[in-house]
Amino acid sequence: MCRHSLLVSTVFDLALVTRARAGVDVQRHATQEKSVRPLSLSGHVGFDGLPHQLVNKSTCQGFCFNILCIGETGIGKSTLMNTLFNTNFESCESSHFEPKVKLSAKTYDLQEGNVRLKLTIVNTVGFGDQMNKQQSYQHIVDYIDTQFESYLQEELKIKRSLHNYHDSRIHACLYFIAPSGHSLKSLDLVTMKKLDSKVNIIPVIAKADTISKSELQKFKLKIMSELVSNGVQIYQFPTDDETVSSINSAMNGILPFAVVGSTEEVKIGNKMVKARQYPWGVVQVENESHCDFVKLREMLIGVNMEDLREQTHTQHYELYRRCKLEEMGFKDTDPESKPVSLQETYEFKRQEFQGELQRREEEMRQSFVQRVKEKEMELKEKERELQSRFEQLKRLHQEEKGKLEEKRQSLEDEVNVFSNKKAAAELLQGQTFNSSNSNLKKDKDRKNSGFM
Ligand SMILES: Nc1nc2c(ncn2[C@@H]2O[C@H](COP(=O)(O)OP(=O)(O)OP(=O)(O)O)[C@@H](O)[C@H]2O)c(=O)[nH]1
Ligand SMILES: [Mg+2]
Repeated sequence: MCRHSLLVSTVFDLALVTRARAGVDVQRHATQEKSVRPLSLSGHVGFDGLPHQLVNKSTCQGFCFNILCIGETGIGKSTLMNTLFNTNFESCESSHFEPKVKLSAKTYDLQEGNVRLKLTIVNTVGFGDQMNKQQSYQHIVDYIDTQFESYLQEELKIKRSLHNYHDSRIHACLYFIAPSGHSLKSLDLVTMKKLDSKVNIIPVIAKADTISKSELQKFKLKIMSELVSNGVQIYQFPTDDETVSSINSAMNGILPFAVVGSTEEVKIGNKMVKARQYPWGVVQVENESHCDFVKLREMLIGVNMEDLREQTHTQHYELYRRCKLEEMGFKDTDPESKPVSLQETYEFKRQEFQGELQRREEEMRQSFVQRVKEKEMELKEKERELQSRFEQLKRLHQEEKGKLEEKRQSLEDEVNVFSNKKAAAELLQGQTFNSSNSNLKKDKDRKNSGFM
């Protein structure tokens, strides 16, 4: 379908939706429209201007485009972005010691003619630098999914504002391959495999000026055969639009693009051109016999930017949305392939949820009753134990008391015996004292009488 007819079909889709809102049976009318041949109008009515209206509206709104650059540290990501957009985006050198891959996104407002572009460049900081590379791709996958999730959440809102929503979904992923001339690294294959259903991957051979012409051709073939044998799906430039099909199919044949980046300008003849200067010569970035930079720029920005945006929405986001909604239990058809409306699914889910809730409530109630019973039995058992312990202590106490009583009695008896003995002794002592006193008196008297 050519781009023009695509725009027109979008406009007609919009018209159908508008009528659906007005309560018209869209299905019936759409079928009728199909069977009716277009009538040729005898005068100018004006709807042939719809595509222009659409173009004007889009131009006023501006466009947004988001690029993800995946490649190891220092492979030339920032330089290529600067060269592609002929500007100097702020960037700082990353260290090779990041503990994990970080994604850093920066958005720029660009303008060319009267077209405004909100460009977001997302960089993978620290990619390929960790000893354990197993999780390197996971942070990238998570980042892409998070952007899809934000869009889905906006779409699911009652009050949506998609027209001024900043769409952060990744439209193109430039995958930078190291110019080893050898083969892809396992990290490259694993990462691309994990991402190919989520994003449009465009592989590029970075720093292609460091590889010879013959080696480059062999390297390109090797990369493509490795991608095919590992089932990695890279983005294919569309060939269904006849205005661009020949260039796009030719470009599909020379992937991956071998690129050179530079913001340095060198004088060639009487022109200043972007180039990299070496002791042995100059590599001109925009010279097609030196590298594929121009082809990449043309394919990425000039010809297929809109297709990349569209593929992101209709293919990758759609897949994410479908999986997410299915995960939540929404389906288009029931097990007998009969269509199910969203409301029916919602009602079914609500009932399922309420059933589940009741079941859980009952389960909790039962377990509560059971626990109370168990606790009651436990407490009774404890009470019994305490009672028997109390009885035992009481018995012991009685026994002790009896023994003490016995002891007290015997002590009392002893005290009585002792008191009796003491009294007898005192009596005896008294008597002895009296008799000795009277003897002394007699002696004294006798003495006294002797003297006289
Ligand atoms: N030979 C050659 N060198 C390049 C090319 N592109 C960039 N460089 C050089 O490679 C070095 C790193 O380039 P950057 O663009 O900063 O690389 P980066 O991938 O953005 O690096 P980080 O953001 O730190 O990961 C710089 O010295 C660039 O001049 C290229 O195409 N060929
Ligand atoms: Mg950089």
